[in-house]
Amino acid sequence: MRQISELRLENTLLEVDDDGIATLTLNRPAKRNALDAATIDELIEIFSTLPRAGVRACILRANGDHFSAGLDLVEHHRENRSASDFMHVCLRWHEAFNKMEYGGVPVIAVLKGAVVGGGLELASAAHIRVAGPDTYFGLPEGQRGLFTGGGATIRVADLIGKARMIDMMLSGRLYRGTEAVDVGLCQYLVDDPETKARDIAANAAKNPPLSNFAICSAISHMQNMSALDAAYAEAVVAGVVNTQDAARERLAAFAQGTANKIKPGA
Ligand code: 1HE
Repeated sequence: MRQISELRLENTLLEVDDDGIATLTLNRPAKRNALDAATIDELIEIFSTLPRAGVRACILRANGDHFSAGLDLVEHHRENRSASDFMHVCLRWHEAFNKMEYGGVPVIAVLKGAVVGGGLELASAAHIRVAGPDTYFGLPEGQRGLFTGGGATIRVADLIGKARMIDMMLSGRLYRGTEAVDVGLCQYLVDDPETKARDIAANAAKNPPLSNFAICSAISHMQNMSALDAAYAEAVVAGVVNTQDAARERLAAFAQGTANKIKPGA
């Protein structure tokens, strides 16, 4: 099994702190964190490794003013790809983002500036999206003569509904601010998204890893199933998760009156 220290990363940075919280940084700010083939390869390696490396949560952030400008348009132009070439590019994107969404490690995205095209496809594979005041979301594929290829037809349509997605692609509409929260593009809009994401990751990391694995993989899988199959799968997953040792300890604490209560803060 590959260790985190063995990963060879050029377009991303990866650090893991003593609490098992990984910080993954997109690091091509001069290119507005455009996603070239090499970056996608790195994401595949990273999200293949994190779930088995004891990582309890991952913050996905970016250097520079923009989260990501999406597909590397210059590389795509330069490579002069055939349909078959680009189909395989898209399959790599899907591999990276599926590993993220289904890997079982909570991924919290810190969003700023442009979250557009493939950048939004990447963000939509995270489990929680935290935006700042300058964040804006767009799907400019239509304007570029392109189509989404990194899972937007599934994940963005799931977040905001197909009518809004079609509108974004046809009209070039950008969402930001509270409207972006209201339509479901992000769950949080705060002045300091880095700190907020870190707080969310720290809280999530306190949950037993098996619970987080279920939350961050089973729910996504179950969305792809019939209701009947999803109910069956839910029962099987709950059978495993809800009888784990970590659950027994927490239930004992609750029965003894020493566990925290679920109440809004002051
Ligand atoms: C890029 C890219 C890119 C910037 N690919 N190189 N995505 C888009 O249509 C968005 C394209 N980008 C922009 O609209 C703007 O760059 C931004 C609004 C994000 C930022 O503007 P700005 O003024 O800060 O930067 P810039 O001057 O436009 O770009 C700075 C450099 O980044 C410049 O390179 P340089 O070598 O000339 O300095 C740009 O070429 C480079 N750059 N964005 C490559 N996207 C799986 S299918 C998914 C399909 C899509 O994602 S379509 C959406 C594509």
